[in-house]
Amino acid sequence: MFESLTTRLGNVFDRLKRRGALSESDVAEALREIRVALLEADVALPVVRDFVEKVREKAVGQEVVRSVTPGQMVVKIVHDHLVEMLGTAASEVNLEAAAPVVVLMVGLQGSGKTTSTGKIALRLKTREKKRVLMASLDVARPAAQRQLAVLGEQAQVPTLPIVPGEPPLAIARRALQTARLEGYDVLMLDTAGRLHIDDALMAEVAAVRDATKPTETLLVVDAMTGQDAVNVGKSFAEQVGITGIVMTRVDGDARGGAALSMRAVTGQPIKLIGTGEKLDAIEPFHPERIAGRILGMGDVVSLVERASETIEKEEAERLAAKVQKGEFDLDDLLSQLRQLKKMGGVSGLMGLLPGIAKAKKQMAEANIDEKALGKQEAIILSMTRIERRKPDIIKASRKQRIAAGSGCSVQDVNRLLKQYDQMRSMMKQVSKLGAKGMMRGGMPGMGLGPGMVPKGFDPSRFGRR
Ligand SMILES: Nc1nc2c(ncn2[C@@H]2O[C@H](COP(=O)(O)OP(=O)(O)O)[C@@H](O)[C@H]2O)c(=O)[nH]1
Ligand SMILES: [Mg+2]
Repeated sequence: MFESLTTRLGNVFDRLKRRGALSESDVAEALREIRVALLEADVALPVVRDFVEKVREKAVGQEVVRSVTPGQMVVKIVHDHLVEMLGTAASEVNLEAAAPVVVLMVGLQGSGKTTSTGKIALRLKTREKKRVLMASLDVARPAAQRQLAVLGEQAQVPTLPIVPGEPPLAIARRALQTARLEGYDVLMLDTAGRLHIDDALMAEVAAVRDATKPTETLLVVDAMTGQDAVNVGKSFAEQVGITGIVMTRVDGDARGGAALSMRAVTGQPIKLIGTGEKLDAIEPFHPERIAGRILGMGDVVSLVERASETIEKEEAERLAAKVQKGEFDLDDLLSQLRQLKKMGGVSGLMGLLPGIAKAKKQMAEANIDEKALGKQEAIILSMTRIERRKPDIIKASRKQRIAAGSGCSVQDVNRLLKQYDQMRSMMKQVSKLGAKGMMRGGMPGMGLGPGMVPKGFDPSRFGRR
């Protein structure tokens, strides 16, 4: 349904990668994609504008310029800012007050107030061992009070007996009185909703608030709420005053943009999320999960990983082309060594080479370590450009200079050159199989695919100390 942000940003970042540094216009381009993604996730427009502006401020400038891969940096900034905006710490229902603690549930009709009232009551009963009383103030719909009573029976949480014809404010007062007299810890008040914000509704809820002095006033919102979120959030926050948000139907298709809108507009934390119709389908809010959902990707990590895979693939393709032309030089070996190091040394590498069990074993036995890779890297770095391109010119005096420059012995230099020779002849054999074969199922960047290790090639020499 949605084109994933991953794909979109991927395109932007492909261009960034080629240019290297991140300019203001690069950021602008990435932010355009992020803006669309947020809108598609149903984040309200003013919130999107504000969000994008904040990210721009963070992204343009040193933070990004200094990073190794600008694209990854932008994603991280977006993700982190999103998590920050959504609220980092999961805060649950506040019960820090003299009993009975009043929890007032407000929101539009059908948002899930009654259901959430039952869910929270059950949660407080089972987890916090609280004695909870529930009361429905919804006299607008005939069956509304009965609905809460049924939930109460299911959850085994008492509900205030229904008195037909009693107005909401009177019910609220009676509920509070009952809770006091009967020693309840918590009183949950479920209110009537309207299809849209209207003044009568707000006045009614405000009167209940004044009469009961709730510790928590939870705004219940449907995760599907789109642009309306700003209006709903603002109205309830300004006219009633809320202390937290319960977001329902997170189990549905909604991308969860309402969470960001509500949070931004009301300044209040999302405390709980509803994940189904059943009474136990309620969970604490985790900003990371919603952030991932809003951004349209499982997690940012996967995007970052994919970005780096692309780089490796391109590198492998470049290498394949060079090998075919017989141009594999020491610069290429250097880039191979760096790949090895980047992959977390040999142990990380092992998992990536399913096809060459034998080589794997040899490598393991050879006790290759990252230090050795670093040493080889140092040797190549001590060579001149010409030496790297045409290693055949490296004779005794050059070897001495290189050894001194890299802090190694001449033997080390010899060993590296020998390895290079071996690799080069191996590459020649490989290239006969065609560049495509090299890529297939092989390890990108290494040029080694399953079954591609030529006879006589001993990988244990590669990187041995
Ligand atoms: N799938 C799902 N349905 C929910 C959730 N919360 C409430 N509902 C359903 O939404 C409908 C309206 O809920 P209700 O509590 O009566 O809303 P109210 O008008 O605000 O009191 C009911 O059919 C509920 O079962 C939720 O988290 N997930
Ligand atoms: Mg209701």
